[in-house]
Amino acid sequence: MSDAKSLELHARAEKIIPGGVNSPVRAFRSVGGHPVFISRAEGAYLYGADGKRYTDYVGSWGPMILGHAHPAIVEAVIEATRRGTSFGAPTELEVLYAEKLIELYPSIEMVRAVSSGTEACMAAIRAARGFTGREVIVKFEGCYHGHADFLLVKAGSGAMTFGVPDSAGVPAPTAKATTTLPYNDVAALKKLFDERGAEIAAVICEPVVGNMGVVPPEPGFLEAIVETCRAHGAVSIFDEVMTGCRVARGGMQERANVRPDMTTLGKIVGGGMPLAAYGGRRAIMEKVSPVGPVYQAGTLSGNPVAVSAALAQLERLDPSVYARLESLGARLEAGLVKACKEHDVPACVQRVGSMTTLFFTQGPVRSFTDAVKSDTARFGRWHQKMIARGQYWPPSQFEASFLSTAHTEADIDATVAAARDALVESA
Ligand code: HOZ
Repeated sequence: MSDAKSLELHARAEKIIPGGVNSPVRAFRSVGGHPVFISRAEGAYLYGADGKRYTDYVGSWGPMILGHAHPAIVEAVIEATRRGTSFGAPTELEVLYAEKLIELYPSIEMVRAVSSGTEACMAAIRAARGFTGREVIVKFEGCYHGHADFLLVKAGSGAMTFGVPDSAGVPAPTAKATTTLPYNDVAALKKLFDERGAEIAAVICEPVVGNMGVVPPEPGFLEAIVETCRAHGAVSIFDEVMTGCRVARGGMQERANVRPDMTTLGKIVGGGMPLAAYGGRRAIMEKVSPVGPVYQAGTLSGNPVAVSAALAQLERLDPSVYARLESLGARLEAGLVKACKEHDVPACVQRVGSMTTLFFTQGPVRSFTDAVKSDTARFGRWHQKMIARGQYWPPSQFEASFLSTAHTEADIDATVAAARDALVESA
């Protein structure tokens, strides 16, 4: 279980921070037990407040593709900090950053830096609404695009973990402008457009879902989104906050060879700092202020320290990174599948590259309806045993685990062995 210092810190934190955490899933509530408070991290490892070492499969929820405290990124941050931490004025770094994102994502002709994935999705939708002059947004059940009011409708991630896919505090008229569809259901998408196509501003999707656990798109699903939007004058938005530079350097759109109208990015492209971006076709992005009438701004947008970290990370993402992650991912998947089989556990492992989920349901999981069939109580028991064995797995059934290039084969084998023991003990 959690170390004594973490327990003490959590007790103090709970008195003054909701749930003792600054983002709900971190509270470990759906898996039982108490969160591990982290004192430092290096490579593939996190160290708890008492110094206990954990092999990390959360990776700050995705950004740490090269592992924690990568020396080149640390150096870039120190150097940038010496030159000043924030100017509220443009820098050459921001030009380099925009050029880099456009090089990696050919569907992006113009891009804007913001500070979080939530902001990126919120701003992309505002731009799409401004561009089309329409209001209706379509999202898929179990996809999570940050915590903006109109996106907390049948949402995944923490909203799903805590059974509040439709958050309190969201005005009914706001939620009404968002329509939801089942993921991977092309027929439902086409039917909706046949009925209401002229009202729809945008369709936003996670091109591989990470926020209800890993759910890959079925062949043709992403193409159908892009083509249907195009046929009806709506904007297709791929939320690649999680998948961007993760499932391939150019995200899922590179892997699937599909070009959406707009893309939102965060996590890896932020280099582990509060930095994200949204961009897309020039005609849409030219609606954004000060060129166009769609307002969006931010004091810390394109922050020089964050951009320096991001550039240092992005420069290092060559093909060898993805080959390595694929091989580690395959090893983890094979190990987990074997362990479940050996012990007759009704479970399935879903993986795309270095994103993996062990679902405690037979599977396959292709939608929200399938995902919620998971035995979350058993997942919770299994998770507690994993933490006790020094394995920091995402504390929710409905999240993806992430690998980094700092993980070794020995790390994966030790995790698989721990997972096998934890399966037996959590039966
Ligand atoms: N919503 C994030 C996972 N999909 C969790 C962010 C965090 O707790 O840091």
